[in-house]
Amino acid sequence: MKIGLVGFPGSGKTTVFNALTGLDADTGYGGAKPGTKNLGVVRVPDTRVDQLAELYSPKKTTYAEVVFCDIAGGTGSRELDRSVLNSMREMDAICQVLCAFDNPASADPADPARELNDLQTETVLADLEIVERRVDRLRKDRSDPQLLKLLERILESLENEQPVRSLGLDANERKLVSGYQFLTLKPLLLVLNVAEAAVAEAPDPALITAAEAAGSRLVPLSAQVEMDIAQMPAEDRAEFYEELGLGEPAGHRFVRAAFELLQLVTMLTAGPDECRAWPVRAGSKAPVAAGKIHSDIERGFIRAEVTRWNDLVELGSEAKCRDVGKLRVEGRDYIVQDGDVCHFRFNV
Ligand SMILES: Nc1nc2c(ncn2[C@@H]2O[C@H](COP(=O)(O)OP(=O)(O)O)[C@@H](O)[C@H]2O)c(=O)[nH]1
Ligand SMILES: [Mg+2]
Repeated sequence: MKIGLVGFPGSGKTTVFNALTGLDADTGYGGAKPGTKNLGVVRVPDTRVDQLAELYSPKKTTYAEVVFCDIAGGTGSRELDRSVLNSMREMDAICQVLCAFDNPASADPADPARELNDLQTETVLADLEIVERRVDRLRKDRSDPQLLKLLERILESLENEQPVRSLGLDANERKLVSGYQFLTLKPLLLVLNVAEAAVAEAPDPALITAAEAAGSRLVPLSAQVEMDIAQMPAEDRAEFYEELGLGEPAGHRFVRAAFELLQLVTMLTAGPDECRAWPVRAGSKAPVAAGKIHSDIERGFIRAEVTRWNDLVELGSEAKCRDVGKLRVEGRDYIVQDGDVCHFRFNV
């Protein structure tokens, strides 16, 4: 899963990036060259994987991973570079960093609602350009009436300045337009970068409403504080979180919000070779989820043997789970649930 961090210059993208990854990319108001990208991989903390690994002592323990891409580039305080919009198309989800702390390099007070609105306008226009061209062509050559009808709906929404996301397209419709990589269809997460003193305050209700209207969620955090802590030696961090009353690293909250937004659930596999978390789309049937592990397992799928992670940890083995009826045998229509430990039987 690749999440692009975007926003206007000085909103704190690189600071958020460092906070989430623990890396040390350059921050400051110097203005990174447009298109400059910082890449960082973060493993998704998951106590279920930890407990399964404790049970099996596997050769390998693998967590789910999120790749963060900090995309620099604003041509002014209200506009993004073309290269930024193009980079955004390659992402699975977009995270906009909204500046809500008073920036000493800027005369204007922080205005996160305006930043949200400005980025929405730009992405709506970028999508509109694509749809207009495509609709024109389809109207002329009449080659695909079904697609035309869908694109006309999308066109209307964009003309009303509504993101494609707000149309609530079903899986089939999403598939039809997946090739266009609409920016306003990508899941959007909003980081509200607040001043250190405001971490505990509830965000402005109007901004929460605006985030919901954009089909998004707001994650408030103080990037500077989180970055400073993330860059400390691991053994010192917990103490600072406690001292500051932060509870847990912002990264944990952020990743949970991202999973929810992307509608991902975690399937687990466990054994002496490897204990591992696999992010799968919510609603995936067993063979599709199995295909994440290997396409052969999807192709030759016979059945899934499923235990709940906590039953397995409690009872200590699949055999014991089977004895007390806590191991289920599921077929190809089974929808994998968050926290299922799956063992697939297949034949190729
Ligand atoms: N006081 C304060 N300063 C911050 C915060 N987040 C970022 N900054 C500062 O704002 C400046 C711009 O941040 P940066 O991450 O480089 O912004 P970018 O242009 O969006 O990548 C840097 O000097 C940061 O130290 C914050 O939460 N509080
Ligand atoms: Mg930066």
